[in-house]
Amino acid sequence: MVGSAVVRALEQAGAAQILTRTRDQLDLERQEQVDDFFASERPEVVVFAAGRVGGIQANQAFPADFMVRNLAMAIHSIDAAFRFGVQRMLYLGSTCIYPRDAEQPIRESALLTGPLEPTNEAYALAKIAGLKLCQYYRRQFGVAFHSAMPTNLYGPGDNYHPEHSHVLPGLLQRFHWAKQAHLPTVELWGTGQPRREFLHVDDLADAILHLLSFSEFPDWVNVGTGEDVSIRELAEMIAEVVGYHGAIVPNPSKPDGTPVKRTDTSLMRSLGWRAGIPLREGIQRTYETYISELETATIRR
Ligand code: GFB
Repeated sequence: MVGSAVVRALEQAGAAQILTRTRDQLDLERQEQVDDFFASERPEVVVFAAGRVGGIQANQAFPADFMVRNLAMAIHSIDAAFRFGVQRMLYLGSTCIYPRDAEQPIRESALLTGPLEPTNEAYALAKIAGLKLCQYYRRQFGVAFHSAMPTNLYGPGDNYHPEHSHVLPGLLQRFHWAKQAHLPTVELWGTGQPRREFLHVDDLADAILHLLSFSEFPDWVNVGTGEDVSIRELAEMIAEVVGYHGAIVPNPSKPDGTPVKRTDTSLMRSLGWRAGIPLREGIQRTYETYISELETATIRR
């Protein structure tokens, strides 16, 4: 999802030569394949948008998988980028790297100041390691390796796995099919009280190109909207976009996860960037893409 958005933004910006590789073409968990790629292609700039990702249920179910695969991809890619002379590398993580009880909105300085959210600790530790690797390569070797930590993302190309997706695509899909089947109720995992911030992936791509235009940049920066909604408010917004009019029933036996996760956007604003796609409009656009992905059987799960 993120990689495709970055490619769209680069094409619009008229970038010279964009090199991409699907997971089938290049397994970042295999060091020899990563070295071969960097040795043969010698990219000048690398945006690392790869990851073994998923929603709260996937993170709880597969902690070893999330940690080992994200660590392997980060170590192989960052070290090969250094050894093969990449001039600029931007590594992408997530704002779940911050402590569960970080002061809100979350500033970059909150990193490693407290315990992590247990439901996605494995993924968070792997992404913290990637961020720190870029910081240490920059400090030790002077290379321009840095990171961006986006908030919860959504948009075209999202993953719609019924159990393992993130909340926004999970609910979009569930309300769509509930409407088709005229179901009287739709289940919401958890209490619906946690608050989340959602950034459209095209806004993130815009922020990434903006960051790459600077010769001076922070080791890591949060990328978000600075505005959050409760999961219940999100569900009501999605139901309205989809046109579902049944009842939304919370299921408190499912995990809520982090109570609040809103980014402090002042550092990116100081670099002259702010998000531009309002959530309601972004959900509408994403639903339209979901319908077309259904029709063309290109839904990712
Ligand atoms: O996107 P999500 O799964 O992960 O959001 P996090 C979970 C919140 O939405 C919890 C509620 O409060 C869930 O109880 N929720 C309600 C649902 N209905 C659903 C549903 O149908 N599906 C899902 N998935 N949640 C993620 C991390 O945390 O944040 C990732 O797990 C990543 O690793 C991402 O960091 C940015 O927002 O809790």
